[in-house]
Amino acid sequence: MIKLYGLRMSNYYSLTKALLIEKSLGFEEVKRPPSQEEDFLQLSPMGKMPAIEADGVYLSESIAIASYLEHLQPEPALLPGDAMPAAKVMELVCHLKLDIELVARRLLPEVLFKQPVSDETKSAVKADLAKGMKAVDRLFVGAPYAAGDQLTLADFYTFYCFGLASGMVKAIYDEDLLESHPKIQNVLGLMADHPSVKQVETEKSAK
Ligand SMILES: N[C@@H](CCC(=O)N[C@@H](CS)C(=O)NCC(=O)O)C(=O)O
Repeated sequence: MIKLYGLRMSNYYSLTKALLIEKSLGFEEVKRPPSQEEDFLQLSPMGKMPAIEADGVYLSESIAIASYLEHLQPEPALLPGDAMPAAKVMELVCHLKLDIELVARRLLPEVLFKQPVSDETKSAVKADLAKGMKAVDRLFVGAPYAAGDQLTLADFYTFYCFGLASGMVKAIYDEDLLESHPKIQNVLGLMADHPSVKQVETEKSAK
């Protein structure tokens, strides 16, 4: 059985858990906080969560794990069958992760740990997020799902990347990151009601 290491509070842990549920794969949650200790680095070389263990092999990075799960259990498919549509989904996933979530994450120390972030960083994050939102807007289909009429990996990343990013933007700038992005808001609504995500979020609040 697959083991899922990390903590339920993590957006990428939650995303990975939702994928495991989506694909009806049996798994066991192992509560492990991220760490730079050698035993954790064996699971995840950057000391980040989540990581999984499958057939005695450790694997980190949510995209790598998603790719493994897609090969392991192709149904329900979370990537289109044809090469270019599948690559376009991954392109959107990359921008959501790198140009939205990772950018907004720079505000996290102040929001979660009360470690002030400099005004310079706040301005840089704002500018980078504006650029990232334009990139995502160019690729986001929202008819009704992120990449078109099929539920894909991009919908899971939309939910879990904007979950974090919107919270950071609200807390630091008191602004709504998605104010003029109805298609993205719609996907967030769809995903909040999607059974695998709903289960993850319910179990998270139950602790
Ligand atoms: N690129 C990684 C990001 C994982 C990540 O940022 N994990 C955070 C929690 S959501 C973490 O472990 N942070 C602790 C740290 O950076 O030390 C992925 O997609 O899995």
